[in-house]
Amino acid sequence: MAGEPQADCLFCKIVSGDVPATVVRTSDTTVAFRDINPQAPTHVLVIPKAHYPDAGALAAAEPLIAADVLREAAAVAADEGNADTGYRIVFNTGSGAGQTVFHAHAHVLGGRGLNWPPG
Ligand code: IU
Repeated sequence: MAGEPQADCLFCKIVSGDVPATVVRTSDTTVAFRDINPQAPTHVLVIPKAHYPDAGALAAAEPLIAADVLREAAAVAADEGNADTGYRIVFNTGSGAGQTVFHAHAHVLGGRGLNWPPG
């Protein structure tokens, strides 16, 4: 069923606590944890607890939870001291764009200069 945990999904296992992660924030609908391979001083992933394969699918099925992800991403940036200096929220979507984990997630990147366009 849409949104249900998937047995083979790493991020569902982080939500359930079966796989450890450095969690920095939680809400009723989301979990935020540090990326295991950080690309910036702040590199936190914000995920919905519900399983959807990417951000577009999440927004189509659960727009309020998609908004929760964005709100939590901004809160992470504020917690990390990036609100004034600037930060980036990235949703890689599809393998051609570098998505490797097919459970919707926002990357929150900050704490260094961020070039545009991204690579
Ligand atoms: P992507 O947008 O799907 O490429 O992002 C997946 C991220 O998940 C990537 O930055 C990985 O470093 C990160 N990650 C993690 O934090 N913990 C893990 O156990 C695994 C991947 I596997």
